[in-house]
Amino acid sequence: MIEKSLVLIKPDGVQRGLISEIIGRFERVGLKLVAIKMVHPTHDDVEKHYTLTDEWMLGVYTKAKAKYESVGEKFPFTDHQAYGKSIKEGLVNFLKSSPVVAMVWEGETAVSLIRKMVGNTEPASATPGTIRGDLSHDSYALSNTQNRPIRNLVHASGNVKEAEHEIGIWFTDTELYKYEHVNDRVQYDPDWFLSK
Ligand code: IDP
Ligand code: MG
Repeated sequence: MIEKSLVLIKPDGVQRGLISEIIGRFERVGLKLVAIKMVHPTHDDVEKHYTLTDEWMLGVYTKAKAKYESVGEKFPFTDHQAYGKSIKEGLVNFLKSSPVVAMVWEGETAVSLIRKMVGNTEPASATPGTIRGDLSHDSYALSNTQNRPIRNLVHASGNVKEAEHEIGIWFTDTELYKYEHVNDRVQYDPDWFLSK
């Protein structure tokens, strides 16, 4: 299924000069760029982007707890809502601190493909070959000690529903381009390599 996914190069990616490296990876895998802009997010933009649902709060809490426990440490938090709220507050302050690059990439199963390329939320656990694994090394332990969100360079939509919602936050319909890219033919046209 051809899907669209939202990617943000977060302030740490912009500040570290990794814009072209990150964009290059999505181009090289064969995805099609259908929208791009640099934007200095407002408080409201980030508020809308990270929706504070119970599911999201439980998700960040469970992932962090599992990492602590996997290295034999006790997770020092018990309330997933308080934990999620404090992460969200940190994210709002982080994302509005500096311009970000917002993009929409399109292609076959683009959402899961991009998540695979982005890697684990915690750069220290992200495998080599992924954006977070190759280009960053922050950890739950360090970021929690410093009471700030993990610096992991990019945001990528977690599923198709999330992607639709997020694209609507950062782009208007007229900013999303529909055009033919040569990769559309080479990658997806069943007749392309048939002899004429
Ligand atoms: P994702 O970016 O891999 O989808 P989410 O669970 O959606 O990860 O969390 C959103 C962002 O919040 C992460 O990318 C990271 O920057 C930050 N974050 C998530 N969990 C924690 C945590 O336990 N401590 C510090 N920051 C966190
Ligand atoms: Mg997420």
